[in-house]
Amino acid sequence: MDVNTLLYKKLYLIRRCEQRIIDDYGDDAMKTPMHMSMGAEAISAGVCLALGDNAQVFGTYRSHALYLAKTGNSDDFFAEIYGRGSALLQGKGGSMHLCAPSKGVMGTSAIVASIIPVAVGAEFANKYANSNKKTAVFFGDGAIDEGVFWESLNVACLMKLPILFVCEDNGFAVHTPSASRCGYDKITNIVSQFNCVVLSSDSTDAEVIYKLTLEAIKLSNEKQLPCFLHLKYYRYLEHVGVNEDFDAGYRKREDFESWQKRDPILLQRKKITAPELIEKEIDIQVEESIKKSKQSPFPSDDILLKEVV
Ligand SMILES: Cc1ncc(C[n+]2csc(CCOP(=O)(O)OP(=O)(O)O)c2C)c(N)n1
Repeated sequence: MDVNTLLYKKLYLIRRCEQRIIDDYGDDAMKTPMHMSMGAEAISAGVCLALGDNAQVFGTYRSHALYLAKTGNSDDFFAEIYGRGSALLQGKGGSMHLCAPSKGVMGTSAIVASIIPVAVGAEFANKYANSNKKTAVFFGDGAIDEGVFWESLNVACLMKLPILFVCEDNGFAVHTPSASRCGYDKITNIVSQFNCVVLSSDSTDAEVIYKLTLEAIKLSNEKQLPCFLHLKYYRYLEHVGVNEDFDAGYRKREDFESWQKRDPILLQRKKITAPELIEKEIDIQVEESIKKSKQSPFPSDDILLKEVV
């Protein structure tokens, strides 16, 4: 299958799953806070396709797109969202702790930046064991405000670990814009002072991000250095929840409308000859996943109380 079709399948799956969450969240059957990926899909789709199946990824509480782009598994996704349980999480993870190590989604965390040193450790283990696995860690621009990001970057540069640091920059930490949080103008200028590769883009075109990631992988492998991949996007919905929030006063609807003109799904759709066929297939897959999840039993009390601290 060609790259553009593979990308469209990932993009459409993510968008469809989240659209169905929006449709049904009001029923209160999904007992989990939702940090939606809508608007960011091109990043996970492009980076994950370039990384390939063998790679390991780590993410945040906003990882619907990452999980679906890497696994393609809407059954386990909805099972976890509905609290019924995927194989590993058994209903205790919910939207914020999705993971599937067998498919390379090693972990996602609700504590801002906390997954970054874990990913650096995994990359160290891979390098030490001469494994050819690539590691990427995804985080928001808010994670850069945490000391542990800088410590992790420093260690990765010192130890020459070819990890990808993927910064998904939507310009806000909850409602606080970068300009009110950062004592510098451009994060890429600061990170460039470290011994690592720095690449950036504000494209919403998944193919552009795919190609940029291939370059990131090539350069970081050749130089045996980390790569900081800085990717801008616009978060369509509120920080947490399934609604718009343009009446909250911290950002303008006009900004959304200008990003929406280059919506990642619309851009990619134009490159596909028969998108309706893909869409139909994925719509059926997603409805099946939702149905199966709702029909599954909740985990027993025994399971629920195990491994919870
Ligand atoms: C260590 C820590 N501090 C504060 C919070 C509260 N908090 C939750 S989300 C968030 C903003 C993070 O913004 P960003 O990393 O840019 O991610 P985004 O939500 O934009 O994807 C904050 C401060 C937290 N979860 N963890």
